[in-house]
Amino acid sequence: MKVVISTLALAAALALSGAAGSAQPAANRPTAAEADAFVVAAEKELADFSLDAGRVAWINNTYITDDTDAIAAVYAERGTDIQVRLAKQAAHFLTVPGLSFDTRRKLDLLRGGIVLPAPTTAGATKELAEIATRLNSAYGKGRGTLNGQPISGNDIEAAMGTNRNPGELKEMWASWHDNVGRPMRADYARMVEIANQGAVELGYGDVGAMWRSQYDMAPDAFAALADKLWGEVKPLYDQLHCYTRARLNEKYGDAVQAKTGPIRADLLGNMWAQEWGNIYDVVAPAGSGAIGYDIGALLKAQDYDALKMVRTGEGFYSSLGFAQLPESFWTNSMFLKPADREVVCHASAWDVDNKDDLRIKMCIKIASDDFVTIHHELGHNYYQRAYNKQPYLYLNGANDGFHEAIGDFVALSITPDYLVRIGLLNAAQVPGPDKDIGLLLRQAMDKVAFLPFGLLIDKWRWGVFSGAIAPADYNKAWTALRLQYQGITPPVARDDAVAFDPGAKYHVPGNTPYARYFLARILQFQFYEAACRQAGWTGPLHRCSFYNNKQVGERLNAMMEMGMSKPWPDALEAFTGSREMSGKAMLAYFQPLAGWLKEQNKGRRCGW
Ligand code: X8Z
Ligand code: ZN
Repeated sequence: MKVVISTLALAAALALSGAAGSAQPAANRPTAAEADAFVVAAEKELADFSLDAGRVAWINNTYITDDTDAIAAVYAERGTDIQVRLAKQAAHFLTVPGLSFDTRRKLDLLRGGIVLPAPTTAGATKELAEIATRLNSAYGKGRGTLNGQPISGNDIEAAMGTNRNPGELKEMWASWHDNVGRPMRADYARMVEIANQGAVELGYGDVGAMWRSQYDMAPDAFAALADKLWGEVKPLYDQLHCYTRARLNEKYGDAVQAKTGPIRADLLGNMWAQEWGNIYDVVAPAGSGAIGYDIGALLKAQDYDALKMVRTGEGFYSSLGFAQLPESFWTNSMFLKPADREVVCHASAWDVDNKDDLRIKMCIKIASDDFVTIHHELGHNYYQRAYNKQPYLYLNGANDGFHEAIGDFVALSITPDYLVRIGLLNAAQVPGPDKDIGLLLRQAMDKVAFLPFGLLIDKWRWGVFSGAIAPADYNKAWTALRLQYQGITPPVARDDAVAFDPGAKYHVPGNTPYARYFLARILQFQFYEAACRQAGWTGPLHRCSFYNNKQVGERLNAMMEMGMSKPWPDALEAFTGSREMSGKAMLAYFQPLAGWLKEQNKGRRCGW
C-alpha cells in the first residue's frame, strides 16, 4: 500500500529553497541529474516499504489486538522515518536549478505529503506512531450504549438511522461521544504537538498548512477556494436546514425540536448529522410526493447479501467497460463484521501491492447508505487500478477530492430507471415526474446536508494545528463550529473540560484529512454533469444514468490513468472540459428542489 502523498507546496517551498540556496556554495550544490537519481531511488524505497507496511496495516485494521497494534506502530514509525528523511532531502534538492517538471513535482510531493510528520527529536517518531495506532484502534473497539446495553460502532451507526425514539437517540449519541471521544483527548493534544514540530522542521507553519499545501496552490489559496465553494452552496443548505427543522418539529414537538434555532444533532438519522437521508421518511413531501421506495427495502425484498451488493457495484463499473475486479479482491476483502474479533468497521479501499491487490474493508449492512458506500469504495479501487502504471509518487488521485468523488459520482447514476435495469425495481414502480421533488429531496438529505460537515472537520483541525484552538478549547470550538456551519446542537450539555467530541468521528482518531470529502461532494456533480452531457442526456439531470455507456467509461479512464502526474486542473479538464472546481453543477442538479424548498419555507424564520 502506498503512503499518502501530496502536491505542490509552492509558497513554503520557495521560502525554503531561497534560504538554503543562498547559504550553499554553488560547488556543493547537487545537480539536476543527481536530483533525478534521488527521486528514482526514493520511489523504489517507498514502493518496497509500502508492500509490507500495507499488509501490516491491513491486518491491524481487520484484527485489532495489542500484538497487531504493536507491529502496526513499528511499521508506522519506520514509514515516518523514511518519509521524513526523504522529505528533508527533497527540500534540499528543490534548491537545484534546472529541475525537470516531473522531478520538481515529485520532490514537492516528497516534501509535503506526510499526514503526520515527526521531528528529529529522539523518540518522537516512535511516540507519534504509538499514539496514532492507539487512537485508530480505540475508535475501532469503541462501544456506545442503547438502553444501558453495550452496542458496537457499526450497530450504533445503523441504529441512529432507524431509531425514532428521542430518548434512545440521545443515549446513543451521548454514550458514543463520551465513551469513544473523551478518552482520546490527551493523546490527541500530544499528537498535535509532536506532528507540528515535524511540520516546522520541514519548513511549514504547522501540520494544517502542510495538508492544505496538497492542492497545486498555496495553502491560503486553498482555504480561500474551500470558502468560495461553500459560499456558492450555502444558500441551498440553509433552505434544507429550515425545511428539515420544521418537519422535525412537526414530528417530535417543541419539547424535542424547537421551531427556531439549531437542530438537535441526534435527530438527523446519523451519529454525526453528516448525512440525513436516513430520515427521508420524516421529511418526505406530504401526500403523494414521496418516492415510494427505499433501496434498503428493495435489497432486502430480493434477498441481497453483502456479496451480491458488491457484485452489483462491480457490475456498474463493468458496464462502463472496466475489467472485472481480480479474483484476489473477493478472497482478500472484508465485507462483513467478524463475530469473533475487533476490527475498524469504517469503510475503506486498499491497493496493497500498488497494482492489482485491490480490497475493500467494510461491515456491510443491507441498507441504502451501504449500497452507496460500496460504489464509493469501488471507485477508489478502480481509480487505483487505472493509474497503476504511473511511477510510485504519482499513484494517487489528481487531488484527494478526486479520489473521494469517483465512486459517489458513479452512485449518482443509481436512478429509478437504473434500478429497473438491474431488476431491483419493477417498471411499474418507477416514480413519475410528479415525484421529482421527492427524489431530489432524498438526494439532498445526503448530498447537501453533508457540505458544512465536510468543511468544518478540517476547519477545526486547521485551527487545532495552527494553535488558534488550544487544547483547553478543543471541545468548545468543535461545538461552536458545528453550530456555526451546520446549525446543530448536542442533545445533552457537554462538559467542555473533559469532553472530546471530535474523537467520536472516525477521521479524527484515524488522522484522515477531511477537506477531500467536501471537495468530492462538489466535484462529483461536475463529473456527473459532464458524463451526462457526454452520454447525450437531455432529461432532468437527476434522472440521468450513464450505466452501460462505454464512451463515458473511456473518458473517465483517461482522467483516472493520469493519477497524480499532472496538476488537478489538467485532470478535471480531461473529463469535464473545465479547469475550475465549482458548485454550479450541484446547484443545477438541485435547481428544482431549491425553488420548492423556498416555497415550503415561506413564512418560516430560517437560520439559527
Ligand atoms: O470515510 C468515508 C468513506 C471512506 S473513504 C466511507 N466517507 C466520509 C465519511 O464517512 O465520513 C465517505 C463520505 C464521507
Ligand atoms: Zn473514500
